[in-house]
Amino acid sequence: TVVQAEPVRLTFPSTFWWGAATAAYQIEGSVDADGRTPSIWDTFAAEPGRITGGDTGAVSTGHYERFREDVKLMAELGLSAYRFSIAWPRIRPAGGHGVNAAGLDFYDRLVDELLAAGIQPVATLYHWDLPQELEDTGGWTSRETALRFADYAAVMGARLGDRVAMWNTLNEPWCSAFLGYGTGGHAPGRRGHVHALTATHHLLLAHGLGIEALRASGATGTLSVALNAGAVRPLTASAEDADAARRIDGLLNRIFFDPILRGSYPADTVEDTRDLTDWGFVRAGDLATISTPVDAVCVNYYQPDLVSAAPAGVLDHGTCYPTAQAVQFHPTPGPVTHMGWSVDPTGLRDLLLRIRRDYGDRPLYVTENGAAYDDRPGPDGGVDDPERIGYLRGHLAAVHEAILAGVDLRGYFVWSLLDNFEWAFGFSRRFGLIRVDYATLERTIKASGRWYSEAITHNGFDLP
Ligand code: PNW
Repeated sequence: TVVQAEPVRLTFPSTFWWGAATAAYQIEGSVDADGRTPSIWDTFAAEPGRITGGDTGAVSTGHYERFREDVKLMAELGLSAYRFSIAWPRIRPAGGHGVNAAGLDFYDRLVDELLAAGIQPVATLYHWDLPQELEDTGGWTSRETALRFADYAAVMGARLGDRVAMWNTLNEPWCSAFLGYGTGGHAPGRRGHVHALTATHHLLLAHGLGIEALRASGATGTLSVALNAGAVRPLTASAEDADAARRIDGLLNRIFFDPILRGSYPADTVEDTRDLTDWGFVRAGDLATISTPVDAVCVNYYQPDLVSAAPAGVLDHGTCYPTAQAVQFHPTPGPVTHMGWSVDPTGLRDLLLRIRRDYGDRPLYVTENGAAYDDRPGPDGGVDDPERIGYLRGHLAAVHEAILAGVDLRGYFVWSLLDNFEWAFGFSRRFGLIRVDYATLERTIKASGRWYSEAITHNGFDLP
């Protein structure tokens, strides 16, 4: 007799959110429309040599003008939720006094359009596009910026708080601090480990003040923050490699999770960085503000990190991590995406289990996961991207495993809905479920978008 293996069907909880995510500067374009002021990314992208191909977000996918078409595409995919970010420079008028009503109106229309299509709006207040005027007074190295963020959060909570289903105060503050102010690879392009640590604290303070402001505004949605957490793994079982992993875990994960969820900075990380700074930027009361309760924890996951102790004499690997001269990063064996990032869904499962183990049983969301791959023309004018289907299937299976293990995981958002401006890589990397032709701004749902849509329809999928 021939035994035919049955395909394994993974089914998700009936209330599970199947989402997709974007960010304002990456998709909107229309950077001069309706009173928007420049952000640090407009400034940075205009500087020669910063962005691959000299690309900028000035036009990008043209979403600001095409948002109705994009919401129709989301409905066609069947998304239960859509995560977008609000451009602070559209809300804060030049000079900073009052509110720019035309900018507010855009997000009001977007939220209503989503709700009319039956899609839950998930809004991120800060996805890296700081108003340039605030950078000019110190940006995230200045404590004032956190106070201005609280004002902005209050405005948004008052305007959209009755309709937004979930809020993220910040997206990936690690990137803002360590790439924006540490390596200078992201806007505003400042370099220095102390800047990065100072910015980290002020971003965390902004998060806490932002949660308080949203709460006070009467916003009804789930209040949260999106952290780009990772599974940090030691290369070998040696004590030296374990210590390298501990350091990087401190500077990537615990430096954010601990203050927000436990009200303290990790003592070992503070100690690791003592020779750089005395952490004098932390004032009395700050940690109480930062740890004001959140309703859920959101994580963005792309790949695990594999680290070892650096061999003696190897000094600087050009990493973003203060004290990382003692650490070496290694490629994880196996396939990589067009970003060069390794494809390893076990990292996502381990991360979700670890958050529950170390920070308690809380509602969790994966607010970004996805991959850059080139696509190619498929049959009947379609777009083929089989690698992305494999990536999504593998990572959704990891999410499913975490749910079976008891993690209260309530939703998953693909990065990204559309191909878009991939920061320092410009338009040279494509993450979308939907292809954007940058010459015509025409959109085409890719094979991965069709696959995701099927999974949404069945609330699950078969493993091959
Ligand atoms: C995230 N890293 O960025 C962002 O939230 C998105 O805006 C972005 O498009 C997406 O992931 C893909 O890059 C990251 O160097 C950028 O570790 C860089 C890193 C991580 C996340």
